[in-house]
Amino acid sequence: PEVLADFHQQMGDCATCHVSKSGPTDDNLTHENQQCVSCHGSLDDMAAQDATKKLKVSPHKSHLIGDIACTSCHKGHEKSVAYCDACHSFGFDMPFGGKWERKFVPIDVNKEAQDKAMAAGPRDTTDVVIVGSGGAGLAAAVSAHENGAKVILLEKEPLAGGNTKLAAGGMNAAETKFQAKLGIKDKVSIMIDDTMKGGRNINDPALVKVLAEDSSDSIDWLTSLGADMSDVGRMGGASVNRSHRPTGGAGVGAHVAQVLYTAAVKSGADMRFNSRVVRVLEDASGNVTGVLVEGKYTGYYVIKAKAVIMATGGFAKNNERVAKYDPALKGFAATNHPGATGDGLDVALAAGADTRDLKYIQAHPTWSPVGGVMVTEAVRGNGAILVNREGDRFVNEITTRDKASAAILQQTGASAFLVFDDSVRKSLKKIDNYIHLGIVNEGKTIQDLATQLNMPAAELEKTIVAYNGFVKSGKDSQFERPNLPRELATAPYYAIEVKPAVHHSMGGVKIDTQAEVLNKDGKTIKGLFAAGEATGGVHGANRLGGNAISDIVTFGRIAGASAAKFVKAN
Ligand code: FAD
Ligand code: MEZ
Repeated sequence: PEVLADFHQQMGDCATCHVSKSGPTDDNLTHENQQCVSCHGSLDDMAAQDATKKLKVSPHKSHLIGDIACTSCHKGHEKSVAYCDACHSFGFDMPFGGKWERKFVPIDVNKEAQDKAMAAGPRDTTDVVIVGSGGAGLAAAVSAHENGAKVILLEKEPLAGGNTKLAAGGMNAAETKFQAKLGIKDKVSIMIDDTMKGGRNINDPALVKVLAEDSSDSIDWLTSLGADMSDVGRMGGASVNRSHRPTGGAGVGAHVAQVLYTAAVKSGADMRFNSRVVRVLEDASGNVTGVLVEGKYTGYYVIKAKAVIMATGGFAKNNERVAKYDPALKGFAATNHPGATGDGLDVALAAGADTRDLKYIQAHPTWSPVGGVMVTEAVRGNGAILVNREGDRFVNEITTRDKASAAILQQTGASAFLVFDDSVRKSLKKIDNYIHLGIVNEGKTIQDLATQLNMPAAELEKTIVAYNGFVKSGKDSQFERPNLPRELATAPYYAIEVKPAVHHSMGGVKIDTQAEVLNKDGKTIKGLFAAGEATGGVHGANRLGGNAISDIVTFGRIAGASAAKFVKAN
């Protein structure tokens, strides 16, 4: 047999997997997945039964959130693909497997089928449609429900979480109870200043004010939903420690996304995967009337709704689009999930939305070319230094990303090494994941590490001794690094090769402080809202590390409340 369906047909007919001969009844493949589980057990059962123990990382026990459908990777009538291969290359021995590939499909293909679906009228009706299951969409779903609205949430990928599930370093917030507990003195006004300065002062000041003023409340809201945001660290461009994450420095995104996903499921949101929104529908006066959905298995159909929230994220994974706005990034790898292609932006544009700052696209300085994963800024925040092939530091490691990326690209081989000791490793749980992924060199001594990296050992030793001197004196007289958390003096020593990769699209749809989408005349499009990386204005020309999770929770929440209020009033 070529594919799983052939194999299963030997055991019975189509009814082994499907309810009827005409195929799947919904785009989540709910019945089909129940059939998988009824024979094979759940993902947890499967992981527990992995008799081979050959896999270092089980796909069934990773940072993926929610109940991952078996069919996200194991296909019926096509070759199975390991979804994780979009970022990693684990070389899974996938039965009936094929190569993971993603082609960008424009929103306006199959015009005839789209027109037919629109002529047929709505298949479903709800109060608020949310497009995208990342943090902004999930926060909006919870908040819309809190404000009395019925929600359908549509996600084009087979699983939830978008880029949010990958977020690592933290969520910025000022004047929080967790900062107070740790004796950190911060002010909303300092967060505003840092954000505006990092964004080269082209941010929308009204949006930045909301971001900073609501940030502490957003932490409290997440905590009330069950999140642990008690660890507070430093990100580039911040004047004080304000990046909140789970205890011990575990990754923030998968945790926040899981908490919001659980709350959204509990709120009764109707979540549909493999469901791409290709059009926002409007009446003759320009009021939103719903969306046109492309269901992967059920085809095009219309959902009627008075309010639509675009929470479709950015486009950093679509290098063609990235290079169109910033040719210097042509051919760069990306840190993003495979769905960050920007078709949500096309949908908003077609609905008349105005955009801003699209040419500002951020490269994250520390992406591992060995593992294909981003190495969190928190590693530097907790004390790692950046060293070139000659064994020297060359930049303030926690400067803003644009500056750190530019500095790395100027080094021999256009890459550098993050170097740290065991005390840094112990300070941040996330580092154990990198060790687990096999992207970290480990040396018993500095000399041993330098030998592995093909680096002059005496120079690396000199660099680390000098850096430790700066830590002791509290002043980095070489690069003016503002935070010097700990000496690098505890063996073993570690290094990760890193280089910049496309990370965040700062620009997007124009919104006001109520997350209402603005058209080219600066007027609101009635019933259309947007939040998160799909929008522009919050981050200006350069986003600060930790400000995106803050953005999506705060503005996702605002969008949900605004949309629910709009539905009630109209
Ligand atoms: P996403 O989470 O990307 O969700 C958007 C969703 O919309 C996706 O699932 C997508 O598939 C879906 N979608 C798109 N178009 C359509 C359509 N037409 N129809 C249906 N669905 C659609 N920020 C921080 O502040 N702190 C961090 O520590 C941090 N770490 C990061 C680490 C990594 C590796 C990455 C990639 C980003 C990180 N960021 C971090 C940035 C942050 O994670 C993102 O900016 C943020 O999560 C975006 O959230 P969102 O909800 O706007 O979009
Ligand atoms: O905000 C981010 O993108 C971030 C903090 C990423 C990271 O390095 O962890």
